[in-house]
Amino acid sequence: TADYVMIGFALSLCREKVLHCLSLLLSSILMDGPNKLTTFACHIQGQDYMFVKEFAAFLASVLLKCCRQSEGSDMEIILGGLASLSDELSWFKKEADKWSVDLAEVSPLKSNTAYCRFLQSFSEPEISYTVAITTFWIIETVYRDSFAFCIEEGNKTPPELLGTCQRWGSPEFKQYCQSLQIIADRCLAEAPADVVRSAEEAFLRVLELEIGFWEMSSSQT
Ligand code: HMH
Repeated sequence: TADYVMIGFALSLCREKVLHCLSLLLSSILMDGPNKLTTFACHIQGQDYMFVKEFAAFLASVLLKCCRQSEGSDMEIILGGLASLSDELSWFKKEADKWSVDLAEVSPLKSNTAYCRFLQSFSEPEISYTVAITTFWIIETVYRDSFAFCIEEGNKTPPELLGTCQRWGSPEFKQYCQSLQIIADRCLAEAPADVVRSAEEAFLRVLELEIGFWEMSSSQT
């Protein structure tokens, strides 16, 4: 439908922006040397660890909406995503040790707080499954695309961050993002116009919040 094409268009526009921010960030890490790298790594480990905990609660709300509003195999994919967050949190803890980040000492920065508040808003039962699953899809996809970009030919990612990039740039994660897209596509194709509009708004908001999240890793605000 025309509405879906709109989402595809917005995605390609904003994705460029997110990728641009990340690539600038990475090149500044390379130019500024070890200090900047440490700041960036500590940011990922500390702030993203907190984000992922909130993201798990968000996923639980998506799962709940799925059980209430949808039938079929969606549930298995969402449950799989939720289960993999357990591994992910362990990974963050291990990495935090490596960078000597004390997770108990970390407090959320402003952009992260705004992002977490946005995630919390999905616990409202009024927000539809279609809006929630579209939001879930774009959050994972932006993350995947950004890290996959870092390991593309010619993008000189520091070796210390290569593992991080490979984790989210992996073919398995890509596959998972694609299965989310299939669900979102199906829901959007069946949804009334006002729901599609809300999904679009949530989609654009995620891109804004992601840009804020990554910008704060260099500005510390
Ligand atoms: C900032 N966006 C951010 N962190 C994440 N862990 C994800 C998305 C998805 O996993």
